[in-house]
Amino acid sequence: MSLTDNLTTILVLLWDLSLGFANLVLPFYKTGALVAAQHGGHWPEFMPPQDGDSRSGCPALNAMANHGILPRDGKNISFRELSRKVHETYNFAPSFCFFVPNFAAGFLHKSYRRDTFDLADLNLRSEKAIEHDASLLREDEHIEPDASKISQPLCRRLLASASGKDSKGQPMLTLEDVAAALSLRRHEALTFDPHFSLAKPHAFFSSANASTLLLIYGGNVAHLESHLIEERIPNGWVPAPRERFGLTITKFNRTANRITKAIDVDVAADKFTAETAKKCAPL
Ligand code: HEM
Ligand SMILES: *[C@@H]1O[C@H](CO)[C@@H](O)[C@H](O)[C@H]1NC(C)=O
Ligand SMILES: *[C@@H]1O[C@H](CO)[C@@H](O)[C@H](O)[C@H]1NC(C)=O
Ligand SMILES: *[C@@H]1O[C@H](CO)[C@@H](O)[C@H](O)[C@H]1NC(C)=O
Ligand SMILES: CC(=O)N[C@H]1CO[C@H](CO)[C@@H](O)[C@@H]1O
Repeated sequence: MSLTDNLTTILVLLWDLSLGFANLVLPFYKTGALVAAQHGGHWPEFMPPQDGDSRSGCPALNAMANHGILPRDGKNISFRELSRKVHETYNFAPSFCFFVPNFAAGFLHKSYRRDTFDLADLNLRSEKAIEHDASLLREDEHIEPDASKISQPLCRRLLASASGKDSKGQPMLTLEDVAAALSLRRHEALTFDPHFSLAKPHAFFSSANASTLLLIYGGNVAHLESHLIEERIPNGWVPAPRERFGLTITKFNRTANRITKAIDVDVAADKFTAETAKKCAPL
């Protein structure tokens, strides 16, 4: 199944293109975070998850629950609520914010319009779903079956590999760093995980997810540490996209494709270069 063999998908992509066009002609927001703006510039209070709360492999959604933007227990979330709130929090375009939850409703065999889900439902492992191996921030299933468990060593290694500096001279993750880290993860999985699999759509999602580190989080290492390791939105942080209708799928896809091109491990042929290994310290 290709991502574009579907009428819904085609309509969403047309919608996305028109949002992208509107973004070009409309003035930018001063801040892309509507939630922070609504709360006088502050994010709602952070509370770490309690026993029994539902969490996913997605740091962005978990953080929303930790701040009470989504229900704090991570349960009984309607897909439509998810779409609206992801837009308000991270300023992804409404087209993306519909497409992904609608896709999730599809693989969970639920109705996008009527049904609800728990965050942990997203951890479903199947060819049709989205959870996969060789994630940047989670151990593979054979090491840690619970995909909501953050791997501190993996997160710290990724952040330690940052080779860029932002405009204030702060350490910043670059596209090359992200591609190198993904290469290393795939190489490790190929070497150490007898059950490793990364189907084509998963390889695409993996690059797509990784590009949010740059395009939404902004690449700043101190901010990422809070977002990824504590799943906490840092004080004063606002998402990087300031376009009126947010980050479109089309724009996002360009960066995801650049990352995919820069990943120098061919999963089929296991072509891993020493050059990549040097860029990331061993665990
Ligand atoms: C719109 C609804 C969204 C859904 C349903 C969703 C779902 C997921 C899932 C299931 C994973 C785990 C994939 C894996 O196995 O590694 C994941 C990972 C991730 N997501 Fe999301 N996500 C959404 C929105 C976002 C947003 C808005 C951001 C950024 C602000 C984001 C950033 C990430 C990152 C950085 C990862 C980690 C990738 C890795 O460990 O390699 N996601 N997402
Ligand atoms: C889930 O939320 C809906 C409202 O969105 C509510 O009517 C329903 O009772 C809730 N179900 C549970 C199990 O809490
Ligand atoms: C295909 O369309 C249905 C709605 O008709 C949607 O639920 C499903 O997620 C779509 N598939 C993809 C890959 O977008
Ligand atoms: C995203 O990029 C892929 C190539 O990896 C392409 O097949 C797909 O059509 C693109 N989608 C959009 C919305 O640009
Ligand atoms: C923001 C983003 O691209 N999230 C994606 C993370 O990966 C899952 C699949 O693993 C996708 O469904 C999300 O859209």
